[in-house]
Amino acid sequence: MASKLANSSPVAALAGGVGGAKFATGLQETLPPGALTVIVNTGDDFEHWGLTICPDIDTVLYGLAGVNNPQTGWGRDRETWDVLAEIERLGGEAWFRLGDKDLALHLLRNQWLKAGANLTLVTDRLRRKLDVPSRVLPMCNEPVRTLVHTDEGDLPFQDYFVRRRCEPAFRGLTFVGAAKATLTPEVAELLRAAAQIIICPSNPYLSVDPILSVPGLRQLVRDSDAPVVAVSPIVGGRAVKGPVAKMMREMGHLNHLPLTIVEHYGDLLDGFVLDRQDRAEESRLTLPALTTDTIMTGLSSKQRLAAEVLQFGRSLIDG
Ligand code: FO1
Repeated sequence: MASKLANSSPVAALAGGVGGAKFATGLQETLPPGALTVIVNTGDDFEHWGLTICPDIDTVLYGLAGVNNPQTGWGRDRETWDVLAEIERLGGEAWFRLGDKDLALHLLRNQWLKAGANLTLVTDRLRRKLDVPSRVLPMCNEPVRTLVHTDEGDLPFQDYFVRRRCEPAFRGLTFVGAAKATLTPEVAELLRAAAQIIICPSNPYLSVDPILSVPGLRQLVRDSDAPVVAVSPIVGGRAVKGPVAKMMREMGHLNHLPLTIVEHYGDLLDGFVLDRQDRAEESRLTLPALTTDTIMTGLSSKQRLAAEVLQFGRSLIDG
């Protein structure tokens, strides 16, 4: 690991879902403006009401802008639901709850995409409009769609996650389109320049693996001189939010979930952060570990965790 981390050195975070957005918010509040760039999962994207919906990008954007719904973690704060109610009245699909303000962003995104801008450019325009100081990069510009293999057959991601509430037993995933996706210059440049790479406490299978499936991306993370640290999404053997622990059980991983996650990331990691409720698991790990309180409630706990993780990353550089 090359040089010491200066305060304004670029930090790359890989994120998806609400846990990723919360932690990214803590990083943004801790680092100097502009030092953080978040690479976001787009495997959850789908077409709905004739629009391309990018839930993880929006969850990160709204979180970083401080305008996310504090109850759900996704969607807008002080949202209204008139369009959804009217769509339902007219017999349209209402299982995926798109609010009015959220819909405005979707309409603009689709207009810009239709006019020929790529997703990286569109996302950058949106983050500027939302006054987000950190850059937010989609993992790639091409459509990649996560397909969930379950005991009830194959389900597109949002059908599994929202419509079926992750009830069908998980069997595996395919990231449809990933083989044809290309690394964007923005993502490649970031990963080459990053002084720290942090894998947020996101679902490793649903949120991080799609990012790593973009050809060349995993290699860039592996080849980086920067310390790569992952934060566990597991607390006390359970998921803080979402189906990760259920999925792991369904894959046959009943115990030692933090170790399973470390093994899943394999040679990518230089360090791992686990919750103090899983302290007993630390002795099983064969890489440097930080045990701390990883539960993020208010902004101060996000900031505290981000500062500790950054400091842990720095300690790996200093040796
Ligand atoms: N999650 C739900 O559980 N139910 C919803 O109706 C829902 C709507 C929604 C709308 C916009 C958006 O950006 C996210 C939304 N999410 C919803 C969250 C989303 O499905 C998941 O958080 C991610 O895809 C998983 O990381």
